[in-house]
Amino acid sequence: ALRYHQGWDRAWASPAPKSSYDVVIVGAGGHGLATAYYLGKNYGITNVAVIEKGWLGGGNTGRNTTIIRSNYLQDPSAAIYEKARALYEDLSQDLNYNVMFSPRGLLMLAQTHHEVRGYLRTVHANSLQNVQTEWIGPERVKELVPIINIAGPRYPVLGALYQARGGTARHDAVAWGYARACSAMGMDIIQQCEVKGVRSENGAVTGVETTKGFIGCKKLGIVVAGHSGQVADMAGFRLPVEAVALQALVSEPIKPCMDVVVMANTVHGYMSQSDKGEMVIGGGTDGFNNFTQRGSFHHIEETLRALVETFPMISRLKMLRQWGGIVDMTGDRSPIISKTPLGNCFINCGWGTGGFKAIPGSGWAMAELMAKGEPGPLAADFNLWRFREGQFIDESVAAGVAH
Ligand code: FAD
Ligand code: PYC
Repeated sequence: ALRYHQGWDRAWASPAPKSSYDVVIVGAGGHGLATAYYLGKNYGITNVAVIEKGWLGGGNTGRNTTIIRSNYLQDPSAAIYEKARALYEDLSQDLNYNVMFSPRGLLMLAQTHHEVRGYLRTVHANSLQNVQTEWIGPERVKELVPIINIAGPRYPVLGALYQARGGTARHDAVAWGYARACSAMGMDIIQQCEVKGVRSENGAVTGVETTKGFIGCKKLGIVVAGHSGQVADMAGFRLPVEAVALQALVSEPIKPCMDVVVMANTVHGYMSQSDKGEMVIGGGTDGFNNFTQRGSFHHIEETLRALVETFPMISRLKMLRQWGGIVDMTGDRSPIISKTPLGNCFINCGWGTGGFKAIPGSGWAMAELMAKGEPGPLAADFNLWRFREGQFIDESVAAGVAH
């Protein structure tokens, strides 16, 4: 049937780079593309290139498990993750591209008394932050997730932190939707073009050395997730981030059996069901620094062992495929959206295991920072200098993924 599918318009152009731009963004993941989009949409800045060493969305944006939520603890986090979640609500209409946002509901299970206390605290904090979450008891959990075993014996389900408008979206579509909108505004998305060096003079960036030659710019945004340390090194400064692989896997497709997202953070596992019927499953990060975008057998075993008491049915599933992405972890598990020691160079990184949900809010905040040269209220607390000053935004619990 596909032989009739000919003559489709390209969704985005594939130009050769110009000699210079007002803004160059390194990294065509969700965060880089969203930054470009809001630079154009909110500030009218369209002489922009987004430079990508592989294919757009081929980094963590295309490798994540698509969970969207804003149930964080600290005020700066609640603000930016809720901004992002709210933007997701209308993103398909805004981009005229179906990103399949599915606010199906998200549960973080409490399986120890310690977790009960922690999640009650989060619910109270969220109510002060205008983030809609609630505490639900085990019977309500069972109603929402009929396949769950709430009885234990090792980790009975004592309740859950529930965000009814949390959920999922189609990860590729988020990247593709932003890319198409950027291209339509006249921006250049340059794929298969690796940044190899950053040129600067008198404390300011003049451009980037790439595999397609030198590209000059007036402002540079570094938005490369797991490779942030390397690109910052090219620009001559260090970042407090480390790179580790985070893996995930999907099962064979089965009939619809779970229409919410469930995270079980005590045992280190989470699961949702994709539109194709696959159970999408993930666990903790690899326990060592590495740059491999691959899965490993021990990880399947560890993650399924963790989840099988709570979801006995997964013991009967065949696993279909697994993969990994390189995530950039900061010490307080919060991102960096910041000025850098170079006057016209800005960094957006450190989203670690949890940045898919943040893409629209992060792009919004990074565009404001790059357009004005100063952070707005969403980005201000996420500056690079908080690590020197000790002003951490500790989200190690809300991150929800074991590190
Ligand atoms: P990326 O999408 O990785 O984009 C960065 C881009 O920069 C890449 O395309 C890369 O090729 C490019 N690049 C790097 N170096 C260079 C260079 N020198 N020159 C040019 N280009 C370069 N988050 C959630 O919110 N919910 C989840 O459920 C979730 N699950 C996850 C599951 C897994 C298995 C993984 C790996 C991550 C998960 N995350 C999740 C985290 C989320 O995927 C990331 O935080 C987010 O996608 C980061 O987006 P990004 O645009 O910053 O990075
Ligand atoms: O940040 O919600 C999250 C998440 C879930 C799985 C990986 N990251």
